[in-house]
Amino acid sequence: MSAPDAAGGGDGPSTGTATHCPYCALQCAMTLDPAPGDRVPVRVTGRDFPTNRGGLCKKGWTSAELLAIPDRLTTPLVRGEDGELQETSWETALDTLAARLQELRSEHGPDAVGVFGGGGLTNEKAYQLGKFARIALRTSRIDYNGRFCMSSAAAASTRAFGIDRGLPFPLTDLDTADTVMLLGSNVGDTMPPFVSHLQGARAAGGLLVVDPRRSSTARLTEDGGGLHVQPVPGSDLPLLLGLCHIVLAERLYDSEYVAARTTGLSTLRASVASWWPERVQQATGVPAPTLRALARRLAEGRSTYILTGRGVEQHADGTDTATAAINLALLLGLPGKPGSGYGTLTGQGNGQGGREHGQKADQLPGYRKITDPEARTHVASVWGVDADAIPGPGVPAVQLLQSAGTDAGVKALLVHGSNVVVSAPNAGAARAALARLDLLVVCDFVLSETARLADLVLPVLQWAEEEGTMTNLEGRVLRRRRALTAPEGARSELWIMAELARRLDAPGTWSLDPAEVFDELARASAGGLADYSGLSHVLLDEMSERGDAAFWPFPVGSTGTQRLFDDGFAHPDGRARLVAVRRAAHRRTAAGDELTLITGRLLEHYQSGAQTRRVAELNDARPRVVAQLHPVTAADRGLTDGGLVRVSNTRGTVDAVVGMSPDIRPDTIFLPFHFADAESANLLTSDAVDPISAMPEFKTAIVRIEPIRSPTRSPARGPGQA
Ligand SMILES: Nc1nc2c(c(=O)[nH]1)N[C@H]1C(S)=C(S)[C@@H](COP(=O)(O)OP(=O)(O)OC[C@H]3O[C@@H](n4cnc5c(=O)[nH]c(N)nc54)[C@H](O)[C@@H]3O)O[C@H]1N2
Ligand SMILES: Nc1nc2c(c(=O)[nH]1)N[C@H]1C(S)=C(S)[C@@H](COP(=O)(O)OP(=O)(O)OC[C@H]3O[C@@H](n4cnc5c(=O)[nH]c(N)nc54)[C@H](O)[C@@H]3O)O[C@H]1N2
Ligand code: SF4
Ligand SMILES: [Mo]
Repeated sequence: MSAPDAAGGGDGPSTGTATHCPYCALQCAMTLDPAPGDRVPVRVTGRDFPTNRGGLCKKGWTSAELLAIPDRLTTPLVRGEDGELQETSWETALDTLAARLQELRSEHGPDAVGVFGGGGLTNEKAYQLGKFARIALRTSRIDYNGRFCMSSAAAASTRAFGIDRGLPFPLTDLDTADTVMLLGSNVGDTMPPFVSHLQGARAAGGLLVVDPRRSSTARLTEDGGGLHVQPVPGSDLPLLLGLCHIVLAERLYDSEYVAARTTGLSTLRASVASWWPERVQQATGVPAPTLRALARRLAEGRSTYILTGRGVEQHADGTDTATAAINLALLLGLPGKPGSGYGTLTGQGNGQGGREHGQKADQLPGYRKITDPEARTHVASVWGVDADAIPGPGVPAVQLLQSAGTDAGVKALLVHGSNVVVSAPNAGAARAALARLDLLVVCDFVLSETARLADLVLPVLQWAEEEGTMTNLEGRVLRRRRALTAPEGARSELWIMAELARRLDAPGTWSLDPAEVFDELARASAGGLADYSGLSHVLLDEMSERGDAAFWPFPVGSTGTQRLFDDGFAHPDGRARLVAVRRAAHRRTAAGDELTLITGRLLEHYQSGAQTRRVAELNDARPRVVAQLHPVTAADRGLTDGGLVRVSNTRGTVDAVVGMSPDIRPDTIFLPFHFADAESANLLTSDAVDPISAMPEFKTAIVRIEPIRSPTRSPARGPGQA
C-alpha cells in the first residue's frame, strides 16, 4: 500500500484524516494518521463527536487491521474449468460478465438478473446500485441486507409517523433523560459508546431493559435501581399490548397529546382491552406487578424515551411489535415532545442512508415509492430516461434469495456488501439456492463465504480508501474520507458499475467521482421524504469544520432537521396514527425438551464476521461459536461448561461450545451469528417472514440440544464465553 495522503478533516488537532468507523451505525468519529513502518498503514484515534465523545469500541480501535489483512483481494477471480477460482484481468472479467448478463437477459428477460446490496455501502454506492439495477440491468430484482435489519422498524415508523428516520432526534437528547426503555437492544455490546448517553436514566433509576438475557445492557440496570425484565423470547407483542392496556386502564396516558396529535385511540383501546396484566403474565412470563411497575415508571418519567432494537423487530410479527412500541410511546405523549421520544437503533454503518436511496425492492431515491408515478417521473428525469424505463417493484431479500435459480427466480445475482450465506435465515436453503444460479458475482475486498461460492469475484475498495458519505443512526449525514491509496488492482464500485453500464449500452451518466454521484443523488432525492438536495461533499466538509451537523431532510436553502416531529408528523393531517395490532393467532412455541433459540451479537464480532474474524485481536477473543445456556438446562441435559453441544432442528445442525451462564432463561439458548459454515447459527433459523416488512424470523427458532460425547473438534477456548 502506498503512503497515506493526509488530507481533510478539521474536527481535531491531529493532522490526520478525519473519518468514521467502518462498522456500525453509531459511526464513531476517528482520525487516521499515517503509521509508517508499522504493520498497519494508519493509526486510529478516537475523535470527539456527539455520538462517541472520543470513545471507540474494540472493533473501532482495531479497524485499521482490516486495511492490512494478508488475504485482501486485489485481482478479479473467475471460476475455472477445474472448479477453482483463478485470477483474471479486469478487462476479461468485465467483458465476459457483460456478455453473460446480456445472454441471460435475452434468454429469460431482464428480471433474470438480480442485485443484492448492503447497508454498509456509502450513500453514493447505494444510490448508484439502485440506478444501475433499474436502468443498466433493467431489472426490478434488487433488494439488500437492510431487509434483515431495519425493515420491520421502518415499516412501523412509516405507518405511524409517515416517515422513517431511526432516531428522529439527536442522540445527545438522551443524555438528560431520566427514563429510557430499551426493548431487544444490547447497546452495551453492539454500540458501547452509546452507553454514555444512558447516564441520566441510570442515575435516575430509569433504565428499563427488556431482553430474555441479562445482557451487558441489562446489567446496567443493576447499579441504579433500574429494571430488567426477561420475557419469553418472541413475546414482546403481548408485553407491549399489556403495557398499553395498563396505561389506558390506569389513565396514565397523556390525553391532551393523544387528542391533539394522534388518531385511532378508540380502535386501539378496543384492541388492547383484553390484554389485562394477568393474561400478559401468562404469555410473557413477566409478573403482573412488574408490568404495572414498568408502565408507571414510564408514565412518571419527566423525560422518557422508548427505543427498540433487533430483539423485538426480527420476528414474523416484528412490524406489529414495533408498532405496539410506538403506540405505547404515543399514548405516553413522547414522540415530538421536547425531551422525550421514540426511536429504533439502526444497525449498519449506513443502515439509514442505505434504506433511503433505492436499494430496496420497492423504492426510489429520497425514500420515494417506486409505484408513485410522480416519483418515477422525477427520478427518471434525473437519470435521463423515460419513466417507463424504470421497472416496477421487485421482491424482498428472502424471496430474492430463496427463489434464485427457480423458474420464478433470478438466474444471476450480483452481491455488493453482504455475506448472505452466513447472514441469511435458513442458511442451508440459501446456500442451495445460490448453487442453482447460472451466475453468482460477488464484489468484496475479502473472500467471504459467499465470495467462495461465486463464479466471479470482483475486488473492491474498502472504507479508508474511498470518499463518500454515510448517514448514521440519527439521520446525520457524515463524510467518509480517503486516508490512503488502495492497493493496486482493487477498484471502486462506481468504476465497476460505469464499466458494466458502458458495456451494456445503458443510458444515463455513470460518474466515477463520489462527489458528483452525491450531487446527482441530491437532485434525485429533492422533494422526497429523505431530501438531501441542499447537501454536497463541499458543504458537508465546511459544516464539519465548523462543528455543524447535517440531519436530513436537508432541502435546498435549509439548515437540516435535527428533530423531526416538533411541528407534527409526516402524514397529511400532521397527526400520528395509533395502529391497532393483534397477536398472530398461532405461533408454535417450544414444547417438551425443546428450547427456543435466540440469536444476536457479541462485542468483538461484526455481522457475518467476514471482517472481524480476520482481525487477530477480535478473533482470538472469540474464535468460535459458543452457545449460552442456563446451568440448570445444561445440567439437565448432561452438558458441562466448555463441553460440546449439538443444537439442531429440521433445518440444520450446529455444534457449539457450551457457555454456561445464569444470565439466560432456562428455556432459551443463545447463539451469535458471526460464525460461518458448520458454526453458522443461521443453519437453524427460519425463513418465515413478517407479512408487512418481509423481515425474517431471526430471533426465535425451536431447537433440540444434546451433548456431543466424543468431540470431533476440541474447543479452542475455555468456558463462559457466551
Ligand atoms: N458488536 C457488534 N455490534 C454491532 C453489530 C455486530 O454485528 N456486532 N451489528 C450492527 C447491526 S447491523 C445491528 S442491526 C445492531 C443490532 O444491535 P442489537 O439489536 O443490540 O443486537 P442483537 O444482539 O441482534 O439483539 C439485541 C438483543 O435482543 C435480545 N433478544 C433476542 N430475542 C429477543 C426477543 O424475543 N425479545 C427481546 N425483547 N429481546 C430479544 C438478545 O438477547 C440481544 O441481547 O448492532 C450493530 N452493532
Ligand atoms: N441469525 C441472525 N442472522 C442475522 C442477524 C441476527 O441478528 N441473527 N442480523 C441480521 C442483520 S441486522 C444484518 S444487518 C445482516 C448483516 O449480515 P451481512 O449482510 O452478511 O453483513 P456483513 O457481514 O457486514 O457483510 C458485508 C460484506 O460486505 C463486505 N463489504 C464491506 N464493505 C463493502 C463495500 O463497500 N462494498 C462491497 N462490495 N462489499 C463490502 C464485507 O467484507 C462483508 O463480506 O445479518 C442479518 N442476519
Ligand atoms: S460502536 Fe460502532 S461505530 Fe463505534 S467504534 Fe464500535 S463498531 Fe465502530
Ligand atoms: Mo443490522
